[in-house]
Amino acid sequence: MKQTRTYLLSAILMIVLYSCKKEDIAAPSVTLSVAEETITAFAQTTVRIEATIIAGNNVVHLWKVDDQIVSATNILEYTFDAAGSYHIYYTASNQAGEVKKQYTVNIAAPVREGGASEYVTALFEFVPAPGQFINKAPGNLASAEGLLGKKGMVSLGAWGGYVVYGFDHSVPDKEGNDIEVMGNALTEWSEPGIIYVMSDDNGNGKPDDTWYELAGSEFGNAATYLRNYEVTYFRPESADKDVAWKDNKGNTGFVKKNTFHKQAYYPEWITADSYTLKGSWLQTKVDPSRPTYVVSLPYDWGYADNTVEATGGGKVNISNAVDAKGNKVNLKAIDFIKVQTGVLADGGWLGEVSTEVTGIKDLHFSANK
Ligand SMILES: [Ca+2]
Ligand SMILES: [Ca+2]
Ligand SMILES: [Ca+2]
Repeated sequence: MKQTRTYLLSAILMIVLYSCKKEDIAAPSVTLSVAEETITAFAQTTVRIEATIIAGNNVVHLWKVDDQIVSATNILEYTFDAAGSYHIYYTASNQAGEVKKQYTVNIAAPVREGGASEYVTALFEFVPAPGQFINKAPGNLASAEGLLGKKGMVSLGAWGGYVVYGFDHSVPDKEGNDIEVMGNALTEWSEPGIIYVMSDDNGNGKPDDTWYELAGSEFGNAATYLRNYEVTYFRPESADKDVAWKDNKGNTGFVKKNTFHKQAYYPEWITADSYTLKGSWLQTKVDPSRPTYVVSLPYDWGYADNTVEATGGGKVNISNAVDAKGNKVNLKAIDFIKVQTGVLADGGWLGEVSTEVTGIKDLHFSANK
C-alpha cells in the first residue's frame, strides 16, 4: 500500500507539474481490482485484474507476465499453465506520465483429491539396468505392470535401473512419512534404491515436470553418496557374456553372468548397443569376505529395498525432497514416483545388487476417506 501511495503522490505531483505547462492533459491515475502485491493461485486457473482509470486522458495500458506482453487493455486475464513463481507488471501511461504496479504470483500445482487406489495406478517408464532377472520375471515389463493397483514384484537390475509410476490422486505431504516403497530386504541383504518424486506442475497427467530426490540418511555424506553419477552399459556379443559398463568417473567393470540365469542380461527391448543411466549413487555395503555368506548391510533410512519393515522398511517423507542443487524444496503434494537402484555392486554368487520393488502406496490414503 505504501508503494501505491507513493505512486499516487508522484502521479499527483506529475499532474501538478504538468498542469503548470498544459492544463488539458492529466497524468494517469488508476485503481486496480487486486490491491495486494502477492497473488496465489493454482495452475490452469485464470488470474484476472482490472484497472479503472480515475484520472488521465488517452491512457495506454500494458500488462506483462515476466517479459511477455499479455494485454494492452485495462483487463488482464491470464492462465498460468504450470506451477512456479512469476511476476505481473502493469503500466498505465500517457503523454503526461505513467503509473506502474508489480505483482508477485505464486502458482501452485493442481492437487488431485480422492482416488480409487492407495497403490500406484499408472506405469510411465521401466528402464532397468542389465541384471540376472532382466528379460524375464521379475525384471520384465509385465513385472513392472504387476504393481499397478496392488502388490507385485519388479527388479530394476544394476545401478541406475529405474521405474516411474503415477498415483490416481495427489499424495499430500502430511506429518511424518507419506509413501511406502515396499521391497524384499532381509536384515543382512539390502539393495538400496533411491526414491524421487514429482508434482504434476503443468497438470497434464504426465511426468514431464521436475524430479526431486528424497534425501535419505547418506545425503551429503561424501564417503557414501554421490550425485550426477552416470553409467553406460554395453550390449555384449551374445546372451552368455557379461555386460560391460563404464562410468563418468573413469571406472569400468562388468555385470557378471551367473549359472542360475541363462537369458540375456541386457534389456532386449533396448535397441541401442549401449545406453546411459544417470542419478545419485550410494556406496555398496556388500561384504564379500565370506563368499558362502555374502552380506549387504542396510543404510539407516530413506531408501527402497533397504531395511526390513520392523526397522522402517521403505517409508519415506515428501518433506525430504531436494532439488537438482541439493537444496530442500517444499512440495505440497506429489503425483509421480521414480525408484532407481542406488548401488553398483556384485554380490558374488548372488549376482549383481538390484533394487526390487514389491509395492508403492500412499500412507495417508485411508485417512483421506
Ligand atoms: Ca510428510
Ligand atoms: Ca506434467
Ligand atoms: Ca532385494
